[in-house]
Amino acid sequence: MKDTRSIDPASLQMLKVARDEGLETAWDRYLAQQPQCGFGELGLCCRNCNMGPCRIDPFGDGPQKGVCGATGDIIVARNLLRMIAAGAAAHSDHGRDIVETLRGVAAGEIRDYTIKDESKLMALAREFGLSTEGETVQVIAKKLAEAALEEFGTRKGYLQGINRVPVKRKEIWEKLGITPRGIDREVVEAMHRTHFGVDNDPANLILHGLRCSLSDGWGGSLLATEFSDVLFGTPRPVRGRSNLGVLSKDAVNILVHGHEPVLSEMLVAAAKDLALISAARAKGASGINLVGMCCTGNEILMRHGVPVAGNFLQQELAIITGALEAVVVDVQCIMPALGQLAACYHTKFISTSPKAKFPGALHIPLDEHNALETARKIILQAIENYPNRDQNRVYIPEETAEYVAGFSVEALLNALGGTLDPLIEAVKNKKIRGIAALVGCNNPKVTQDHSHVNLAKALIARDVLVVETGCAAIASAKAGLLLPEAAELAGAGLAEVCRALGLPPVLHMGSCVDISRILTVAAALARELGVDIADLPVAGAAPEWMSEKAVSIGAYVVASGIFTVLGTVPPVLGSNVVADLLTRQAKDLVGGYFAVETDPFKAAELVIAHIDDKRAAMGI
Ligand code: SF4
Ligand code: MSK
Repeated sequence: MKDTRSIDPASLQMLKVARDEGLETAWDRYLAQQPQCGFGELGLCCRNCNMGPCRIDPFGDGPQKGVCGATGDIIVARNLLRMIAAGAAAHSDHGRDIVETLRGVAAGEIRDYTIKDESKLMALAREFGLSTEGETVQVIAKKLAEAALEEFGTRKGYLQGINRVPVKRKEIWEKLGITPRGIDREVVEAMHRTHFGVDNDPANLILHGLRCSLSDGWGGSLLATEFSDVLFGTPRPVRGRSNLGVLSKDAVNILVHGHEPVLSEMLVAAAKDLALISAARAKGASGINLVGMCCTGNEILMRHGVPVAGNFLQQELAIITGALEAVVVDVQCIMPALGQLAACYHTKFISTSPKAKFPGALHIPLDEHNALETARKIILQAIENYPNRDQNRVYIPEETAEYVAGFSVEALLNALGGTLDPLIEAVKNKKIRGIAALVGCNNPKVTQDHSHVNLAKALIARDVLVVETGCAAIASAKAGLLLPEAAELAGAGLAEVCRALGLPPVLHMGSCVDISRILTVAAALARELGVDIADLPVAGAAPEWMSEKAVSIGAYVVASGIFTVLGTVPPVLGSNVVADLLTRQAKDLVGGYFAVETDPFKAAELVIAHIDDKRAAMGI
């Protein structure tokens, strides 16, 4: 029988090894959870106070109200708002860490990093209205970081990132009262509103959810992206390799996994240290092989072309190759199962963030003030561990695929010759039918990568340019869709544009926080055309999403005016009121709205129908 857990041959091989070795993975644990709680699936359980937990009977036979009188509509809306708040908090706290690192660098307190992109620093300083005249780079960086930190708290007025948004969009937000204020403020207010006895109006709760998510997309995530570019360099197109075959049979393999680039940048530098390479050779290895996974992987593949070993559902499979000397993690999307699994091999599981400790992990905290030293210490741990590798237990699948990544807004503009005009022209003359953003995770509820890859293929075949981030982009890397040569899978119009510009039909724009790059391009396109973002022939999709961050992303993309298709079902179906708000009324309120479609081929039809409607409305 066909194994439906993944379409990735490397994953399937490793799942076989896992079975032979008697090791469990997320897929096994997912099966063990069946049937999953129906109340939870529908969003109908509440434990927001200790009169509960309460649950609403979806069939109408049992209780229709919690002890406090909360209906299913209220409970579903509150739960969704809490998911958004958690997702926005995760992205935004990541953003804060990057801004604080820049502040430390500018103040001379953190010495191992330099400012790599001064022109972006200057552009951001101007955007923040700071005077740069006669000031040193360090002073400007310090002022900018301090101004950015102000974005997080209770400040006067609205977030700086809002200024990138077309006027029409700002007016929509203003009218609805959802223009985001401080980043932290919106998250705190979400938690306040969902506390017992506060906001009990589903529409009011969802509207705040949109505002909270906007503080992520146009706030925390945007700062994470822009300040990472200032510190570590703005990505430019770069070639690299993907999938588990990037692991080496004879080098010290170090996998970095998580989201923040602060440590991984140092690991990239330290892995090139000749003394450490000699130390690895002295232990019998051929060298040091640093590879990435998930979004920490995306950050270093975008900036350095570091190989990416896989996406979310491959984190356990990488350990099961038996070839990893160390798995180094920071924050987000790291399964707590890794410690126990690593203990079945010689692999050292190393946590590095004080915010994220794990059972079975060796904790080596990142000291930003001594970051290179921390990175060296971690690499030495891996080198020391190399002789413990049992070569008889090593199984590395051969699968690899090349990718071209690194499409920051600046790189895209550069490829287009400096302006968006060629892109606008191609859209107007229908060589490019529209643009679709495919983002998000893997989820064992659906076949790994099946929806990502098939949706991307179906869209490019119909001349839709696809832009991607996160694990969706890694799925496309593994499927060979991030190469200019993949233009042969595109429709005639898109293929012609790709060949003329040397671009892949699927553009890797970065990590999860880098969806802010996609927002920036969408806003710039709308401004150039003198329309609102909601008027553009543009759509979003999260075909295999699983995280709360993805819920925040979906909400800010919709609130920014973009129709979005979800490929796994969100826990909102217990409330017709909430489901109707998200899938229908949102269209009238903010222009964007959600659809849920688990079949990627049908999802492609929804995206294309939406794009064609928008084209017709624009008269193009
Ligand atoms: Fe039950 Fe209401 Fe408490 Fe929720 S807030 S647990 S519905 S009593
Ligand atoms: S890493 S949030 S599993 S995309 Fe950004 Fe992948 Fe989803 Fe994490």
